[in-house]
Amino acid sequence: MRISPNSDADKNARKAAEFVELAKALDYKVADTVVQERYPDRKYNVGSGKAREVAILARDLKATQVIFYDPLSTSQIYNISKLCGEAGAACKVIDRFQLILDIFAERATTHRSKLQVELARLRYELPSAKMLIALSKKEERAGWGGLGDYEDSYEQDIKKRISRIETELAKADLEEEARRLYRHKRGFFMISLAGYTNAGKSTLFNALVDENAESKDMFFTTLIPKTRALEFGKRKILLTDTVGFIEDLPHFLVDAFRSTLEGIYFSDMILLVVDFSEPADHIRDKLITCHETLWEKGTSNIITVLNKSELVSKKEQKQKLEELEHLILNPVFISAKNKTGLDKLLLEIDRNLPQPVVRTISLPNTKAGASALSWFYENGIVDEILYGKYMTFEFCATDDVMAKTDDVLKKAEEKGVAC
Ligand SMILES: Nc1nc2c(ncn2[C@@H]2O[C@H](COP(=O)(O)OP(=O)(O)OP(=O)(O)O)[C@@H](O)[C@H]2O)c(=O)[nH]1
Ligand SMILES: [Mg+2]
Repeated sequence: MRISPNSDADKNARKAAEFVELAKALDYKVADTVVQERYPDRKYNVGSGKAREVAILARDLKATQVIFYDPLSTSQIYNISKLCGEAGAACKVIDRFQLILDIFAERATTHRSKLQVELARLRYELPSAKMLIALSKKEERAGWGGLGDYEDSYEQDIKKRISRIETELAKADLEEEARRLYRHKRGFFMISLAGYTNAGKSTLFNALVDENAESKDMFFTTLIPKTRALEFGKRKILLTDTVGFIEDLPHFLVDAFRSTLEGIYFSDMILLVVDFSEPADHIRDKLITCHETLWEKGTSNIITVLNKSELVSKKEQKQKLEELEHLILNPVFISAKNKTGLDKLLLEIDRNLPQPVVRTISLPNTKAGASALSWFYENGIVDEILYGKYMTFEFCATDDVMAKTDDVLKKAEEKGVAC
């Protein structure tokens, strides 16, 4: 890991620890870490002496992978691999982006997530393909002979595959959007769990909807969003567990997973889950990363769920809350693991969602009236129907559904009279 001179030591230590966690997410055993403070070197990213040291260490430790924190160019990967080979180490050289891609590739099990990972990988490879072509052309001009045509078609091939996957994903996104609108129409509020990886989102999801989404002390446990109904009082809610955020997430990955993340932005509310057992400055940095992502999209209805609070004394809870006050919207302390604080969280959710409207409805007790009644069942909550000449009931729904009821009633009346 290369760190810039005069950069924040605490932050660097946290990045290093997080980097180790990422490697562990693929079950790698971290044999050693090497840190150098300097500005980036063109050839090896770190200095040439340090690069040699890493190569020898890789040989002695029999490492299978050497992973750099900084993004490496194709030629840097080539140069470092060459050094490792010369030192007698049999290892692959990758960067943190490649590592994250590998984690995502391992976790992708659905067709859509596999396409998203493939798209991210192709976008990641495209600049290297371009560079390979530029290099081979330069060598051709210098009389080396080259792979010109082959390399050109390689780049074209990547571009074609990118556009094919983009089209397929766009189709899947449209279907997802249609499903989302359908659920909204039926009076469901959409709530998403968001937050840094390992904060406890899936544990909270399981506690709230009685599910068994995978939760582990590991980065990026969840990759594929999961949605379940959550009912309390008169609320009909769909809760979605999502992929976690991380600092410096490569943009090609964010783009490829945009549609998955967009599910979060379209939500009526976000439960931003925070691991409150961490030191205050870690929480601050992580909250900033999350807010940057959320606020960029104009998401504002946020409840900050301060999780793992059973590990924090009451005094410390108060101190941290005061220190981070400006970053924490609507705080609720919980322990997802011990299932404490969940009632308070549900109350807070209820308070922050638009209140459903209740109206008394009378429909003619005719065939047309009965078919209108099924519309009411689909779009909201129907309570205690009294049958007579008319069917009268209390109807509870969202504002936008309520705005449509007059039309439905009018049609039922017209048809009812005609019957
Ligand atoms: N002590 C304590 N640990 C918790 C609590 N909630 C979750 N954890 C632990 O934190 C770790 C991460 O939990 P997950 O629910 O997988 O976290 P996540 O946010 O879904 O993580 P990703 O899917 O990787 O983004 C697991 O080991 C959980 O058991 C809590 O309230 N208290
Ligand atoms: Mg999870």
